[in-house]
Amino acid sequence: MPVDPNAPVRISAYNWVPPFARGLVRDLRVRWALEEAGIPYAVRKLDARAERPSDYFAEQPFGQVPSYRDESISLFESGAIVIHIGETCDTLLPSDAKGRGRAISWAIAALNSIEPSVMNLATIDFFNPDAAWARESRPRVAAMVESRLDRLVDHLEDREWLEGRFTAGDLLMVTVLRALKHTDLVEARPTLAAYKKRGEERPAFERALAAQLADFEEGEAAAAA
Ligand SMILES: N[C@@H](CCC(=O)N[C@@H](CS)C(=O)NCC(=O)O)C(=O)O
Repeated sequence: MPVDPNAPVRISAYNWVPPFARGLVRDLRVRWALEEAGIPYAVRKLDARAERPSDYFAEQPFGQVPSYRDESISLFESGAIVIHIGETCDTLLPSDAKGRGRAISWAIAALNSIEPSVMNLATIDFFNPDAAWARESRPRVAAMVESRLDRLVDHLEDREWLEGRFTAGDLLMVTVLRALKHTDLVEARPTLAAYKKRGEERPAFERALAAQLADFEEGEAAAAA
């Protein structure tokens, strides 16, 4: 679904981030969910290197991306936004109560049980690799990530998706796993590597990623002009 500046749905994103973060910024989750749902969207582009415009805090209380608004609601937190989009998209949230509950369980597991340790590791590796505290704590932090990944492998066994069919839980889980791409922790687990690849091969994911990267290229070209 093309980005459409006149669409009633509007998300926020950055117009530039350093190369290591491209394809990982969390508006990707929202773009992907919108693509799965076939909903066109506009983008409010923010400068990551500048103070947020003061009106932005009404959209996202912490000044982060993404935010989301449509004709009826204004939301923040990527997980809440993906679940909101799923309310009208059976691909993301099954309409039966049990399937829906299980999908939401996995969505929260991705963000609450797995992402924190992944982010702890990423914070060390990207921002503090040489700090004494980071060198001392990295083995423990990495072991925590590995333990979570191993449980995920156990659950997946030979399932294609966490609940047998793709849901919002997979969308969020795959984006969390992608944040480990600077390590071999996912690739060392063939079940997880194949699972992540299945997510990344979905046409909706490919369109979402291309749109995020295109915005960074446009931002870079504008800065160079
Ligand atoms: N829990 C939030 C996290 C949002 C977040 O950390 N966004 C990052 C980009 S991926 C950001 O804007 N960081 C800048 C900052 O925290 O000031 C969500 O999932 O939406």
